[in-house]
Amino acid sequence: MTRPGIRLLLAIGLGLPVVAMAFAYPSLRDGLRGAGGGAGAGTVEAVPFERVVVDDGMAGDVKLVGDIDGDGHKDLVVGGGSAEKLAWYRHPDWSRTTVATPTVEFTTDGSIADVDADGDLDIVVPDGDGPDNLLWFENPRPGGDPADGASWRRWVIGSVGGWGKDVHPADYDGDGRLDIATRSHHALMIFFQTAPGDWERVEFPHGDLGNEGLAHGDVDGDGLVDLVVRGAWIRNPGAAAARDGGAWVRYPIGEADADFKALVADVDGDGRAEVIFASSENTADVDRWTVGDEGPAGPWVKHTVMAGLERGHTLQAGDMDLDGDTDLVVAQMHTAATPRILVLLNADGRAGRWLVQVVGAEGLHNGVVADMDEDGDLDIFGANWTGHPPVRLWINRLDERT
Ligand SMILES: [Ca+2]
Ligand SMILES: [Ca+2]
Ligand SMILES: [Ca+2]
Ligand SMILES: [Ca+2]
Repeated sequence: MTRPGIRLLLAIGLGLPVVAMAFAYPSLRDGLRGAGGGAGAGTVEAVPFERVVVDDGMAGDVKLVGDIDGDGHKDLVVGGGSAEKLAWYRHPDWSRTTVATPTVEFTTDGSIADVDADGDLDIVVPDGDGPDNLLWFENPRPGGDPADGASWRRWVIGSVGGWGKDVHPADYDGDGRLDIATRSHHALMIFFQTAPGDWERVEFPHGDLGNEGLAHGDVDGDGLVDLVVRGAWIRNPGAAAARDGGAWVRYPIGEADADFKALVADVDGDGRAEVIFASSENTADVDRWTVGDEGPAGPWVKHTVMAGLERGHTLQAGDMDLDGDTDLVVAQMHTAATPRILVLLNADGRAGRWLVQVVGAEGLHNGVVADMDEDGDLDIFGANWTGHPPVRLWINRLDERT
């Protein structure tokens, strides 16, 4: 009875109607067949989703998931413009706490990570395009209460040198302190945490970065966290050498849009990482690139998952239908001609055949896949960009099918 309980809590906590998705998108389905590519051959309704409004007055570019209050349950974070601010929503009733007001605007990305290694999750987010615009907000735990918004402390990491577009925390030099990779329109950089609260900005001389997009992951399987930039990956040399941007070697993967979403994931289940590119702002194929015979430093092999996706500002991976393989979630911004939220189901388990499920047509920007209701299946969280509410969850109801 736990699951109906959670469902009821969600509905009551919001004071808002829970809308069941009826999958009534015949025209979109027809359109998808024309869009073709690897994923265009047919559409399915494999996963029942229930759409829930978390906050009908809120939107924002920054959408994050993590356990803010340390109760073992995942909470939500949304950050946007000066009217929206930066807020977190407590699981399971999504009561809101405002943490900070931007100087300009919290955009375009952010991340939840334990920046100061004190055991709680902090929030890293860029604010506008001015100086000192990469910030982190310190979770008041363990001594304080994160539901007391005024008790979150604001700290400056450094200047991105323009709008901060993507935020990827990891310990890139392996010294035990969290570092932050980010980028502007023009430059890629890592802020290395050289001592608690001290940051060294290292810029990377790595060619054509395009305008936005960045991913991190262990591309070559050596245990070090590499970066994926436009159409290429750059290899982390590890340890102290990681703090020398020139010591990172760039290896081409293949073409990618100047405005891209990228993901490092093992979608075909062969134990090796692949790199997936989509266009965040324009129209491009969703391409999955696999390592060729010569390894990740050699030529990569392209596999088109879906042709011609417009404004796919959400790119996530996870086993959405619980059949044991990794699926993809892509979604188009509300400014796309058909602002669909799509689950691309890995039909053969080896990423050789894809089926498309249209989850919704509301648009979604920087959506996140996570099991928000803790019933063992993956849900979708997000909103359109700043100024375009609401904040929503698409709750996976696969658990209720049996
Ligand atoms: Ca912390
Ligand atoms: Ca570090
Ligand atoms: Ca699957
Ligand atoms: Ca779930």
